[in-house]
Amino acid sequence: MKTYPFLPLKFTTYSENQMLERAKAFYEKVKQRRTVREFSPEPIPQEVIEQALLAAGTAPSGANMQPWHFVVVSDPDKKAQIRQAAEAEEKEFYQRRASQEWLDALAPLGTDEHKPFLETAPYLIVIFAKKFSYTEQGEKRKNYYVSESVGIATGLLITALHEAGVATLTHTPSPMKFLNELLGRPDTERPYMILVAGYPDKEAKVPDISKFALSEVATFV
Ligand code: IYR
Repeated sequence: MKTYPFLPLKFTTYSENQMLERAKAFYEKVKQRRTVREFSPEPIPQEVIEQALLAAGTAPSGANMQPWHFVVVSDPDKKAQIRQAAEAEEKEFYQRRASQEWLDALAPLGTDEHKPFLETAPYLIVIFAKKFSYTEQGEKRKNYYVSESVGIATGLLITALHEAGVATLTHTPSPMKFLNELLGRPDTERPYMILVAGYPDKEAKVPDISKFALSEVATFV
């Protein structure tokens, strides 16, 4: 079994004051992020998306297997196909599959089965979680902590896009199996999420929601 060579770590430290300033500055930036449901069709350079994907790919992952694949969809025909398939599933969800409790939880957000943003936004980044990878020798190899790893990468992607001035929407039509077929991805990959990305529509409105206080989400012992 081969081991990696180990190199000295490059790590930047700051004074305690600087640490606090940096932590505050980051919070100020990241708390501006809002999930957007109304997008402008205005294009965004592909290079911006590429850089954000590189940032996402720095995520830690189980045994460094990097069990993710991103399909960046900008082709209008593909977007239309995804919208059609997603709306069919969503219609089932809202009209039949969802429990009353779930519908009640969503009601304040005003979501429904209509998903025009799947065609309006310049990019749909379809994130796949790879249950298995293939070695250079073509052997099938199980991946570990796949949901955790892909979740972290997705969080980094959302943050990197926000930092670059790109708004996002985490969209999870359920079920999403149709994405494998439409995008030609193998059965060893599970659609994890559609991350809709673009500029917000100039008239976009967002619900007046708030986040929990620190004391509600954290305990120091
Ligand atoms: N996937 C559906 C329903 C939905 C579910 C949750 I939980 C949300 O936070 C938002 C929507 C949809 O996209 O409409």
